Amino acid sequence: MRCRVCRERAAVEVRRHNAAFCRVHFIDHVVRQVERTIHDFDMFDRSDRLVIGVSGGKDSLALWDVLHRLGYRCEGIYLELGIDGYSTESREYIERFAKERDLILRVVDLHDEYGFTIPQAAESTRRNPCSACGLSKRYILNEEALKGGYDTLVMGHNLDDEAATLFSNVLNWNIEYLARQGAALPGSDGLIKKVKPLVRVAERETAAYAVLSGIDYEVDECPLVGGNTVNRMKEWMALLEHRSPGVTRRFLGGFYNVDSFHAPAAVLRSCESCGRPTTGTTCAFCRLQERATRQ
Ligand code: Q46
Ligand code: ZN
Ligand code: ZN
Repeated sequence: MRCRVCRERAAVEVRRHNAAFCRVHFIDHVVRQVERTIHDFDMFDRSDRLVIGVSGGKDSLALWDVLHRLGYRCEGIYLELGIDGYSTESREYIERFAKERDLILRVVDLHDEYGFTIPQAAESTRRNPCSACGLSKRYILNEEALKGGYDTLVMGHNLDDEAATLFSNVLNWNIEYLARQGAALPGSDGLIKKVKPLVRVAERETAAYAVLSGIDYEVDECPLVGGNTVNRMKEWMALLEHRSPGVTRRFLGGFYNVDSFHAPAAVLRSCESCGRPTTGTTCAFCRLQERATRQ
């Protein structure tokens, strides 16, 4: 296989583009895909103060690297979840990454700042750890990004993550979730603008980008991943993609072209405890926190 651009030996094949690239041109290909996505969804520009949620995995570190190459001002937030062994190791990868590139990283310790860890929250609420974790990450990243005065929160969800979430929302007809799924979600009172510039880059491509760019990342999976429902959907999508290359991209891309889903507009009010927007009286995070920290 030869590189589509320079005809040298290819390092990576991208089947859905019917193309292959050498190391240099593959890195360039990913950078251009991200650049186009930022532009097409009007995500941000160089004057914006950005913050990216980093986990230590390939996606968020690859994206932070791409944004750095493109010259955006982007700081990082790492949320220490208190998952034995895994959290400490992930943090080390991120700290090294940030230090090597002279990037600013803020570390928020869930236990120190909010009084509980993910295993504690899962146990005391009898919730699936990933659901407690997802809820906490969404809430705290929004909270910390607002407090830090940033313009936009950047997330490292890739094409496969977003397609799997869409697949799950369609299979279950979660119209409300569909109405809130997008590559760029505008900010509103109490909610920061949130964007996902990796939605055109598949998971194996972010992994290849990280390896070819010399980024050291956490390869081991989180020990609590067993109950992750998005991962199950990803396996189904991967089977479809294997049989019909490009279907994942068409599925997600088609969804982004739909103007809007006619979900009944949720009535938002302020959480009685923290003041952030919620549909109930107390938001789901405050309820989780209350149960997880109850003596
Ligand atoms: S960190 Fe959290 Fe993941 Fe671990 S508990 Fe589940 S969601 S698997 S990306
Ligand atoms: Zn090449
Ligand atoms: Zn609240």
